[in-house]
Order: sequence, then structure tokens, then C-alpha cells
Amino acid sequence: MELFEFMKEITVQAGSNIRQKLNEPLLIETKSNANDLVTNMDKETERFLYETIINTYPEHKIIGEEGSGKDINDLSGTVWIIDPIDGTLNFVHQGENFAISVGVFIDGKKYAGVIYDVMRDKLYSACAGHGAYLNDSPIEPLTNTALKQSIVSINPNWLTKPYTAPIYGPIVVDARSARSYGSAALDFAYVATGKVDAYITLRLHPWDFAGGLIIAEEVGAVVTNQLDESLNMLHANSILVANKALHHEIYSNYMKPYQTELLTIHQGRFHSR
Ligand code: 2AM
Ligand code: CA
Ligand code: CA
Ligand code: CA
Repeated sequence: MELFEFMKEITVQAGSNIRQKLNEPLLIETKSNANDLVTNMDKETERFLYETIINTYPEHKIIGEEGSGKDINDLSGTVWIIDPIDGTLNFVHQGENFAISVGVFIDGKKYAGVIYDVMRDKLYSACAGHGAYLNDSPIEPLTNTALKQSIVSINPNWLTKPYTAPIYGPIVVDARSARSYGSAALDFAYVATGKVDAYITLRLHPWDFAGGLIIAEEVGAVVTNQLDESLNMLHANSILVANKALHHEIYSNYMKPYQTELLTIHQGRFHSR
């Protein structure tokens, strides 16, 4: 458990560094498009985590959104998968509703996940097989829900695209309501704590879901892609995470009927990180 304690400590420390610098001017750059932002804090936070880990565990491998471990192509040894700021748009526009996400895998097996909601000082964590926690309190195992009594988290962008609107529209229509929070890691944490009942998105990278997968599965959530396959930690993928009954209902009634369309979308998208 020593490594798990270390994960939590350095994640909280990284978050505290961000809070202290929140009023300093941000350097904002764009990545793949004008709405895909990265700031100096994303990069500084990844560097802080990288250096702190390597100082203590020089043999560990680290994959991070902002460039760490680009050349890592297998999960042998101890592998950290890190998103230094998940919800960068929220960080830039709102100064809240962002998280640090960390997942550790040992020889490809889940070891532990940590998600830190920085401005609320809420630490979601799970060491595989030992239950999940919100700060020091155990998170209860999930109870099953039906879609008509469920809140579903989904980015409205997916409802505006002609190739995904017919798939996701009916889910939103049939759900009790829908939400969009802008941080994939927090969406996983919200499913794990029952604040929302399902999270659906079409494209996440391993750093978006590595920590969340471990925490959510620990409380009984089912985490797959939208073809009902398990997630690969080295590739981007689509996501369907929900309590067991709701996952089954959404996959069987709303996604499986569009299997051909979903397969085409997946084949065009998910060959790399
Ligand atoms: P980020 O803030 O770390 O980039 C927003 O809906 C969620 O999707 C956030 O978790 C965000 O992570 C992620 N995201 C943003 N741009 C993305 C992209 N181009 N591809 C995949 N995920 C993205
Ligand atoms: Ca990003
Ligand atoms: Ca992210
Ligand atoms: Ca990020």
C-alpha cells in the first residue's frame, strides 16, 4: 500500500501547487484546434508529477497527456498514466471543475486510481481490491438503476453530429435528464459516487480514463467501450460507464442496434493514443 499512499500524496501536492498559483497569469496555447487548449499549469503539473515519481521510483514508467512516455508501447513493469489537468477548458474559463487523474498499472494489471477535484479538495481513490474512497470515507457499492430514472452525463456536441445524434439522442430522450461537466475524470468519479448513473463519450485517451476506470470498477461500475469491449490502456477509445443494470440497458437497447455504424466510427478513430 506504500505506493498507493505515495500516489495520493503527490496528487494532492500537485493540486495544492495549482491552487497556490491560480491567480498568476496563464500562458495558454492551442493544440489540435482552436478549442483544444493547454496551459503552462498543465505542463508544470505533469513535470512536477514526473520528477517526483522518478526521484522516488526511477524504474517506473510514466505516460502523460502533455508528452511524457510517448515512446511507451507496452504495460510491462509499473506504469503511471497521468492527466495533469483534466478539464483544461474548465480550468481556463471557470477556475474550477477540473481534476488531476492518475492510474497505476503493474504488468498490465490495475493497481490503483486517484482523481483529485482540486478546487473542492475532494480526493477519489481506489487500490484495486480494497474498495474506493472519497477522502477518508468509503464509497458505497453502486445500486442498479433503470434509464428512465437515471441521469446520464454526455457532451452535447455528440448530439449535434449527424453520425452520432441518432445513436445518443434516444438515450437522452429516455433518461430522466442529462448533464455535461467537461471533465472525463470527474464524470467517472460522479458515476462511482452515484451523482450520475452513466457517462457516455465517443473519444477519450488513456490518461482521461485510467484513474477513473479503477475507481469506478471498484464500486461495481461496468466500464467498456461502446462495442462492449474492455478498454485498452494504450489506446484512445469510446466509453460507456454505468452501474451494471444501466450499462446493460444502454448497450443492448441503444448501442447494439447501431453496431455497424459504431464499428465504422471506431475503425476510423482509435488506432493510436
Ligand atoms: P482535457 O481537459 O484533459 O483535454 C471534455 O469534454 C473532456 O474531454 C475532458 O476530460 C478533456 O480532457 C477531454 N478532451 C478534450 N479534448 C479532447 C480531444 N480532442 N480528444 C479527447 N478528449 C478530449
Ligand atoms: Ca487536453
Ligand atoms: Ca483529459
Ligand atoms: Ca489534460
